[in-house]
Amino acid sequence: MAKKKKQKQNHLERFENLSDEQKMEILSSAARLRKAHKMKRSDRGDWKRNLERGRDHSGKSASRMPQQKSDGLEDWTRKAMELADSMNTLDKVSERELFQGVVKSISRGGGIVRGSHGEMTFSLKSELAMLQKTGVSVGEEIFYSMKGDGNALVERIAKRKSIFSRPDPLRPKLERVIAVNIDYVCMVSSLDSPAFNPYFIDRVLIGARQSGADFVLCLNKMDLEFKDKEKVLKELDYYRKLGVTIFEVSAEEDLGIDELKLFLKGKKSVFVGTSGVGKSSLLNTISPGLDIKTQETREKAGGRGRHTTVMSTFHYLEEDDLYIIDTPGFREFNLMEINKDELKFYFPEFEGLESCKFNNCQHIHELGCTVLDAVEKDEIYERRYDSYLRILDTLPKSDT
Ligand SMILES: Nc1nc2c(ncn2[C@@H]2O[C@H](COP(=O)(O)OP(=O)(O)OP(=O)(O)O)[C@@H](O)[C@H]2O)c(=O)[nH]1
Ligand SMILES: [Mg+2]
Ligand SMILES: [Zn+2]
Repeated sequence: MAKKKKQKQNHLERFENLSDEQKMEILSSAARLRKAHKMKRSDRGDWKRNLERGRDHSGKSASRMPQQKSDGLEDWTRKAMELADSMNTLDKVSERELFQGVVKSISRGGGIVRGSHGEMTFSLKSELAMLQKTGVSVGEEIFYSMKGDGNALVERIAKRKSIFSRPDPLRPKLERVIAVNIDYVCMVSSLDSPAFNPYFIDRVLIGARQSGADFVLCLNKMDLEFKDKEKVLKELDYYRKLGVTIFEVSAEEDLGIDELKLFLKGKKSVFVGTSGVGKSSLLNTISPGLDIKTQETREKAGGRGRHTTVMSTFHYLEEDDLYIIDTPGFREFNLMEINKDELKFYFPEFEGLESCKFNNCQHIHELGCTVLDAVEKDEIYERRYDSYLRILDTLPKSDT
């Protein structure tokens, strides 16, 4: 009897000494045991009768079923610990201390993680490695253990707060994650060279809405003299009316950078946009110590090709309280998990005009369509409506 009491005490003490991760492992194992027990119990013919009488299948009073005991541990938790002991996994888990980190960059089979031990290369636990393409992304919050060689082994991925992704350009059903756990998708466009492309912005705007992060537009190269400048600024005004946050900056002449820094402070952001708009240049101006390779420095060094940044990298600018992911430019941005009937909901200017004659109206050429009316009366900007039609053309039909 005394021995049993001691064992109980032992269970509790050991449970309390486990890390949060290990506790979760034990508790979920306990939940599985409880569930398996319930299923077994419901197989018995007289379970219902017994239950009505307040007794369990064995005829014992139901109150004697595993319950919260005076020592604070449920029987199932104790059972789960004993099971882990018998399989020798609890000690293994206890030995293996897990640390938290954030993925800074990805390379084949692993990448670089930033954690309590500073920056180090990581590899993935075999189960995770199988999913690597979309399984671990830049910005990922992970749990790792230290390997004998001083590198990290990523054992678990934390729940993501946001996921910014696009379909693979060649295999559209395959999701390519660009960054996770970000607060802002900061789209960088240039006033000119490469040309300002509002159709491209409209797609990324929708992708950002789907991601769970907020969208910010950063118009770079404002120092350039450009004959269509007014036209571009008019487009920006329209986006402002839609509630989009916009910064007009010049990385080259350090214009508007302080405002941008202030806005991004304390948040995690990903810089995205076409190649050559100045994403890396902006980062260099934000934090000159970074010295990231840009098109200019590459050309001076005799380099060729279209893209300068080839790999997404998370830059931790702790002194400025800025956390920014620089990405390689992309040429196109298509949308995933959205069909023809859903697209209209991503155009806020259509809101309030949804009382079309047919409520499944796609606003193309239907009679009595209030959106078409509003375009005609210039209440909806025609260029945006055109963008809607262009995107609609690329989307699958609704499943219903
Ligand atoms: N005039 C002007 N040129 C700029 C400005 N910002 C960047 N550039 C130039 O634009 C070119 C492209 O800049 P990058 O920073 O390499 O562009 P990126 O968006 O990082 O390109 P990728 O890495 O290929 O995606 C370089 O030659 C920069 O010098 C700016 O504010 N004004
Ligand atoms: Mg770059
Ligand atoms: Zn309509």
